[in-house]
Formats: sequence, C-alpha cells, structure tokens
Amino acid sequence: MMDEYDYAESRKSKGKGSNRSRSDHHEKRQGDLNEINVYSPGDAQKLGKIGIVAEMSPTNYRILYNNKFIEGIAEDDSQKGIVSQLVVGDNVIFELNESNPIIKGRTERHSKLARLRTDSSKKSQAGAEEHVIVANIDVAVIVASAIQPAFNPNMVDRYLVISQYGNVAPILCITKTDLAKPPDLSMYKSADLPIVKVSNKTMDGISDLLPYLKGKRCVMIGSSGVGKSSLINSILHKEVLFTDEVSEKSGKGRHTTSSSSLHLLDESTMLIDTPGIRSLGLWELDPESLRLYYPEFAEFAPNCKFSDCTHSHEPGCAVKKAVEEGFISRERYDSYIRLLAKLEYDR
Ligand SMILES: Nc1nc2c(ncn2[C@@H]2O[C@H](COP(=O)(O)OP(=O)(O)OP(=O)(O)O)[C@@H](O)[C@H]2O)c(=O)[nH]1
Ligand SMILES: [Mg+2]
Ligand SMILES: [Zn+2]
Repeated sequence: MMDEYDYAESRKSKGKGSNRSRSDHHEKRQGDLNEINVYSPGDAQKLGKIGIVAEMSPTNYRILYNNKFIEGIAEDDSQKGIVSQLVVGDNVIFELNESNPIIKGRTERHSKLARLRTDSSKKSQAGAEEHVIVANIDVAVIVASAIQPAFNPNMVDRYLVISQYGNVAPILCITKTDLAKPPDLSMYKSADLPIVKVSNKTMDGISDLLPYLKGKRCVMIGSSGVGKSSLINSILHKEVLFTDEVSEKSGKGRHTTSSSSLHLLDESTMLIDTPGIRSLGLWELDPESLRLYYPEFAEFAPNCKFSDCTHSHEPGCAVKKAVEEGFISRERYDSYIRLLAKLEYDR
C-alpha cells in the first residue's frame, strides 16, 4: 500500500527543479503593487518565525505555528497586498507585533494546485496564466461520490491532471457508498492511483484512508456536494466543518464551503478543505490548454513537424518520439491522450 507513496515521493523529487523555475516564472506576474518576498526555506529560517497559512480572507488570516493557530489582521495596505498573494498552505515568515502576526514573506512553493489558462493570443507554454489555489501539499484526495452528485470520470481526470502538474500525489476517494454501489473504476488500474471507498454516514472505509494521509499535508478537492467537508469531519471525529444537503432538484451541491481551511488531525497531519472546485474555475479545461499541464512536453514540442501538433495522431511528432525513447513517461503521455480524447468529445 505504501509503495504508491514512494512512487509519488520519487516523482516529486524528480520534478523539483523544473517546478521551481515554473513557479518563479509565474510568481513574477502575480504581484501588482508590492510583490511578496519569496525565500528559500534555508534563508527563511534566519528571518523570523515560520508558520503555515491555515485560512484567510482579504483582511484576516489564521496561521498555524507550533501546533497552535494564531489569528491575524492585515492592518495596512502593505499587509493587505502581501496577504492577497498568499494561499492556504503557504509557509510564511512572520514577526509578532503585540499578538498580531506581521507577514514578511513566504517560502518557495514545492507543490501546488493551480489553474492554468492560455493567453488567448498565444497557445504556448509561455502564454500560460497560473492561478494557485493551495500550496505545499503532499496529497490531493480527489473526492467523488458514488451518487448525488453522480460519479463523473471526466472530473476525476481533470483533478488528476491538476494534481500531477502541481507535484501533488493523487488519491481517489469514493464517498456515499451507503447510498449506492461504487462505480466501475477499472479505468484507473493502469494509472497507479490509490482508491479508497468510504461512507461518511456509516464510517465504513474511513480507516483505510488514514495510512495515505498520516504525516502529510492533504487537500480535499472535488465538485460541490461530494462530501469533502463531511470527509474531514469523519476523519477528525467531530463536526468542525459545516455541510449541507445536495439540492434535490438538480442533484448538485450548493457550494456550501466558500473558502479553504486547514485542520490538524495530529501534529504532522494536515487536512485542507476547499470549496467545490467549480467555483474556483478549475472546471474549465479546453483541449488546447491541456498540454500546459504536461510541462515535460515543452522541451520536445518545438521539434514537432506541425506547429499546432496535439501530439496525438500527427506524423513527425517529437513528443511521441520522446515517449518512445523514454524521455517522457509513458504513463503521463497515456493520461494526456485519454483526457485529450475526452475533452475533444465534450466540446
Ligand atoms: N449518505 C451519505 N451522505 C453523505 C456522505 N458524505 C456526505 N454526505 C452528505 O452530502 C451532502 C454534501 O456534503 P458536504 O460535505 O457538504 O459536501 P462538500 O463536498 O463539502 O460540498 P461543498 O462545500 O459545496 O463543496 C451533505 O448533506 C452530507 O451529509 C456519505 O458518505 N453518505
Ligand atoms: Mg464543503
Ligand atoms: Zn507533437
């Protein structure tokens, strides 16, 4: 069971260098007024206390420091500007002013969940706009319900792409097994994706999920109403998060959770709840943007015979050649082709 973790860890360290340059590139675009200072973890140690952003609004934030949550208020425009550039999971450097934490900067992000969008004038890697949702995550629990809302494999594939792009190890968690039989999941066999089936009503399967989460920073992602907040409540054995019924009329969730928040299972295990991801815009993914989530293609793509090559059926495709020669993982390429076909079909 834990082997899957090793796989994830090894992917992570392998991808590290390229990931850093990618985020640095995008970080430059993010700040408008005063850009937040970004430090290496080593430098950060010397500059102040380091905490983790656990929750935030434009003016208020909560920082996890030494196993305790500290509340903060952004009192001036400079602090508000800094706070606007942070996401839950960011490691922040801060000093205490009276009891209010003043944030000096953050460390580099070693992983993230982000939405990418192409600049409509350019369809290249360089034209990608990145919007980070959570940072420094080890595990993304892709939550999908067996029913209410109906299981949607296209959504699962979108979340898989987003987690892999961000260096986050995905797990699939099927909820509401008390209401319906779990869907056919045989298509994920080759994807090396751990799958756990649970019920937040009966608590069946919750203990199977724990080994994947222990000691990690985990985030729950998935459509509204699938039971992300309920799952965190189940794991913590208490109702820390508000949940609400799925609409009877539409069978969809009501976007009950409106902002991300971080919760502690124990000192080293963090569980982050997120809003139904559709409201974050992660839902939209067009076939042309898909390749942006596979940055390992970028090095080879300029050598494709056709400049608008989709790397699927075209002759003289340098990406396909790189897969054959072992420079690009076959697994990643197969997931790209599978999702590309779906996105084109959906269009
Ligand atoms: N029967 C059953 N109901 C569940 C289960 N998990 C969640 N629910 C119910 O599904 C509804 C939605 O659950 P939430 O936890 O609010 O869903 P969410 O994913 O957090 O939704 P958003 O915050 O809108 O993104 C609630 O009424 C829950 O009680 C389950 O395993 N079994
Ligand atoms: Mg919720
Ligand atoms: Zn190609």
